[in-house]
Amino acid sequence: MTSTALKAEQTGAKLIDGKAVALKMREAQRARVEALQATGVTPGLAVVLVGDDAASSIYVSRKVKACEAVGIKSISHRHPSSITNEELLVLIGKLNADPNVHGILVQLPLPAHIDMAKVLETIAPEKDVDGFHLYNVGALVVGRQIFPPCTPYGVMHLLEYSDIPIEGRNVVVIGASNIVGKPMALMLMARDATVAICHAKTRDLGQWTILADILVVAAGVPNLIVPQMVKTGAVVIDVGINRLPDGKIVGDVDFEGVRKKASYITPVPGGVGPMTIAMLLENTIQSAERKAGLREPAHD
Ligand code: L34
Repeated sequence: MTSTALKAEQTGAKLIDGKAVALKMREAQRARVEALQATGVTPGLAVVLVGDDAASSIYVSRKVKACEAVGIKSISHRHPSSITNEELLVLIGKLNADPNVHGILVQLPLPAHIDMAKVLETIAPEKDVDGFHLYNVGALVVGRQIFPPCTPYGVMHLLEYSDIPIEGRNVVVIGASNIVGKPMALMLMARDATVAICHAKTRDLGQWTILADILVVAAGVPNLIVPQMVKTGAVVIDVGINRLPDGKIVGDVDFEGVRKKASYITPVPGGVGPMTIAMLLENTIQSAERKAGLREPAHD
């Protein structure tokens, strides 16, 4: 064992405090909103929530509160799961046409009878602050970050904030979803990391994870990652949010075990979750700045 590795094992990982980073970002965000207001523009975010998923409801309330804290005007559109596909598409059409709306967020998951792909493609790409429209996904593939999806964008910010180098590092992403795993891998590739994506069908997960200098876990399985799967000194980013039967919220990583071996680790709660919200504010402000001519149309 190297001396640095020994030190990490003795002292434990440094905590990456996403909640603190998100709060710190708010000062600059508030200043940018004020600058926009001075030009007569108040950034507006339309928040669309369909159905009564308890977790979605919590996340959306947090988003609305965060908007308030920086001066973004959020407009909530809550609909029962009985809303039809057509009605939802009509609502999105109206939001697309509304000049006071700079960002449109349709919280996922949507009820099964709703055609999610169609909904996401109907959102005007220049208002797609979640970055889920095919146009924005394509931009990410070719290395242009117009609206980077909020969760992986938040992870990139946490890595940068903690001065963790990315270029040439081995990164293993667990989870291949469209909202986390795939865009995460693309953003890391854009920064010249060597990226592997593992998922539910991966055989012998530990054989991959042990190679990771940076391990990003977004599987939705409590305790999926245990210490023997982690390289000593690795950076461990836990994107998972799992509610245990007793109400406790945990990530996908055995936090107490893995923190003894890692060099950096994010907690759950208080890690990636608050950053997802911070980056939504970031994208919404950027959208308003582009429209106000304070930025190039596709800056970044
Ligand atoms: N359209 N759908 C769309 N955009 C998104 O970016 C999301 N996501 C994911 C689910 N669906 C989405 C979110 O908003 C996950 N997600 C999200 C947002 C916030 C938090 C977690 C997930 C969050 O605030 N987490 C807190 C704990 C919250 C609690 O108490 O339950 C944390 O500290 O991690």
